[in-house]
Amino acid sequence: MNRDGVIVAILWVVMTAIGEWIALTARFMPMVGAEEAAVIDEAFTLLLVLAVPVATLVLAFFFYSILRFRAKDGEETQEGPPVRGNNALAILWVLGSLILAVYIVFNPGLKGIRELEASKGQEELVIQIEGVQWHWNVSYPDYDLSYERALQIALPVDTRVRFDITSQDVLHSVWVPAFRMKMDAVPGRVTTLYVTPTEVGDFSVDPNLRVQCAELCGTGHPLMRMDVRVLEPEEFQEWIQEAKEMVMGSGMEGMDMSGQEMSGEMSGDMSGEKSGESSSDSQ
Ligand SMILES: [Cu+2]
Repeated sequence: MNRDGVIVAILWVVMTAIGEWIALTARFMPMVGAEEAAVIDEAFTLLLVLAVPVATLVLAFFFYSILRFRAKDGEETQEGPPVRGNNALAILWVLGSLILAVYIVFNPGLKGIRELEASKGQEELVIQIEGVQWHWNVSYPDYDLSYERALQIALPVDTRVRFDITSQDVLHSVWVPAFRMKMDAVPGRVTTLYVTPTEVGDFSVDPNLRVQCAELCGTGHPLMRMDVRVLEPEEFQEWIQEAKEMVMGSGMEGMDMSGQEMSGEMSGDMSGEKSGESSSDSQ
């Protein structure tokens, strides 16, 4: 290895050490609100750790080359000597990339999917969410509770929850940043999403505890937001009772269960053509 090669190798090692330190210590992600979020974050960190040496190798060559081999002032530029093939290097590069690519198929790929699906079929609570331009309708079939134009949902902490998600009109997407989980709401289909929340909290504590539509669905798209309240089981039962009383009693006025004021502005004229054959039969 010539002198330039040695310098690039040293540069690579130093940049990799710094990069790995940042990858392992920096907090890139928002609050971890669910078991699934921990799985996703672990996958993110692993991919980052694997990507750092590849990126620093390219960057080390790149920066060293443009500094070391740049033309001096007044020097006439000319073509460099031709670079001939280097079989050993090519084989090393292809083999290294192949091993990396195959490895990430298994970890975090298949391993992560298996972890995310661990609670499949073992749900302790079902929540139905229906997207409509531009709001959410929510039902808790186990508790005989339904409300439209929802501004909040509640989940009991440490409980496996299955969301049954659908749409009345166009594609929407149910996304809770604190849970790292997202699922499309598709007209005519029910898609499912499993989440086990692990942290008590709500939108006022951390804005990542919210359902946010993540599929551009029209002018009201950014308004499709609901607060997510993760409660202790007893508090959750109280919340359910209160919600039922509100829904049955005062027609959901003046409380933040439902967003009459939002819907008044947004859905009055603009969502005139709601599809007649709604796909919400599952409710
Ligand atoms: Cu949307």
